[in-house]
Amino acid sequence: METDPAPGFDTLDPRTGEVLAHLPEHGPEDVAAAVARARDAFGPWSALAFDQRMDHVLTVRDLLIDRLDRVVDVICSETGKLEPEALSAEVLATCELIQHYRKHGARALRSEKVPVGSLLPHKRAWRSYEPMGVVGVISPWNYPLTLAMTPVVSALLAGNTVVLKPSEVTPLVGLEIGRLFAEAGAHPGIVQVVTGGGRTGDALVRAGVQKVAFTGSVRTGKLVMAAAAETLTPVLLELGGKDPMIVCDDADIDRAASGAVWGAYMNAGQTCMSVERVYVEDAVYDRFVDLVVERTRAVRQGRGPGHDIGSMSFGPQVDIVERHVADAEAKGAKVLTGGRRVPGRAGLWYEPTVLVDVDHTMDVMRDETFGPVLPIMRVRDDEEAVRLANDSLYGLNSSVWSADDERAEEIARAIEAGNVCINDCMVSYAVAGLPFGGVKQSGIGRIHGVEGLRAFCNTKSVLASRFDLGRELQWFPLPGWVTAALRRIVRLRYRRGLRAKLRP
Ligand code: TXE
Repeated sequence: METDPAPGFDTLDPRTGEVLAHLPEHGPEDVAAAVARARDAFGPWSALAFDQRMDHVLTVRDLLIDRLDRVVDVICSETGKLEPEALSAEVLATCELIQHYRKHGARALRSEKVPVGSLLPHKRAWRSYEPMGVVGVISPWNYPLTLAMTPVVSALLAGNTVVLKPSEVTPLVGLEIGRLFAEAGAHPGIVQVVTGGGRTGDALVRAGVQKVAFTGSVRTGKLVMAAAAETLTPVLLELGGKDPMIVCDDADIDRAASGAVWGAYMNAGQTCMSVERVYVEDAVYDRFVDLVVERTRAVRQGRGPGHDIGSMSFGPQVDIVERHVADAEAKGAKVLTGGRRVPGRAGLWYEPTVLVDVDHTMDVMRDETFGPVLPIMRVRDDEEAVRLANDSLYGLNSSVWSADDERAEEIARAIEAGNVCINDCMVSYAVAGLPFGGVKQSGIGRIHGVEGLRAFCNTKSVLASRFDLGRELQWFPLPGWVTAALRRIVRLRYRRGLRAKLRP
């Protein structure tokens, strides 16, 4: 008798279309079992001191480094990115975050004294950062190592245990993460990995976890938040971006053009903080466009050493890129170079593309394209550039290019985004002490820095007595003089100026 094959899905090599593996689609029961195991592990793990947790994370990092070749190979074969991209934005970024928390993490989680003010001078107060419990991490495919490891490691160091659901596009990287933690030994069960698509992710959100850390699209982020709202489960959402780059008329155009080309095409443009649209002031527009086109044509796309970018990672994403470019052309945009899939090549290869004569009626200027496309728009001045930059539902990353620091900083203040780089782009992510996250529909909450650890904590406020008064003044029975005393306190404490304080 034939039995139905277990429900599952294939993961592919986007460079060739070859099937890499068939994996199980975990359902609600599997997810619940993983959460239960993580809950069992929570007690002993949360009881450890920060340094003990860090020791374990360092063992995992050691293993990752020992297995670098294998890990990089899995990343490249599931995403189509090149080794330097996997080593820098995935491995280095992960190792550096751990390094940052090794140095600064304990301080971020230490209890802090809070001034009690003059109403309760006999008390002392502090806040402490307590682990929450089990954290559900749902990660995307564009940086499958670092965008999973960042919330996983942060949640662990804060004392939580984790169930990770990697993207169904890159599950092998997720399983590799699970293997690293399992083989690091000593603390079994602190990281569980479940595989599957949206159904598995949804089951994790509804599995009674204490926090969900989600990285992905705005559309799915809203579904996650709606599902989490049913149990008031807190969410950290790292969503998409439509990151603007503003090039002022006094900018170093040579540098800005190279920055734009790297910022738009690195990782085949599949970075939530990549340069997604450029506003260039009139006086320098022509030169900027010429340089960008020249350097775009020089970008080497292919497999292996001697190339700058690899393939795209996900078939439906290439469809989005094609749709955006077609929509822009239909509305009057011009393709100066690229604008099509690489002819005659199997797999997900799209040419680096420069678009001009674009405007905000076009999808390519409004929705996340998430591919190697660089639309450039001419603007009059700083004011118009900022207005257009802010004409967006997104607010993740951005950049300003100007030789005048004051001017650049003023624009940086005016841009509605969680992150701004001045005379550079994207690299702020490499500073693990800088909180990273979005405003508007780019997300809620922050990873990295102090915020990134405290995101996985409940803040507990504690009040204790410095000395015992025996009876507190506000306790029953209220003394007869209390009303007059309270009036006096209000006047004396909050009126401004000595004369006013003494006025009845
Ligand atoms: O993301 P999804 P996709 C953007 C980019 C891209 C778009 C779609 O614009 O075109 O997102 O990419 C899981 N409940 N970014 O389809 O659907 C899913 O299995 C719970 C931005 O890959 O958001 C995966 O693990 N989870 C980005 C994760 O959510 C659900 C990175 C992300 O998938 C779910 C990648 C549900 N109902 C794409 N449905 C960034 N911010 O960096 C799906 N998932």
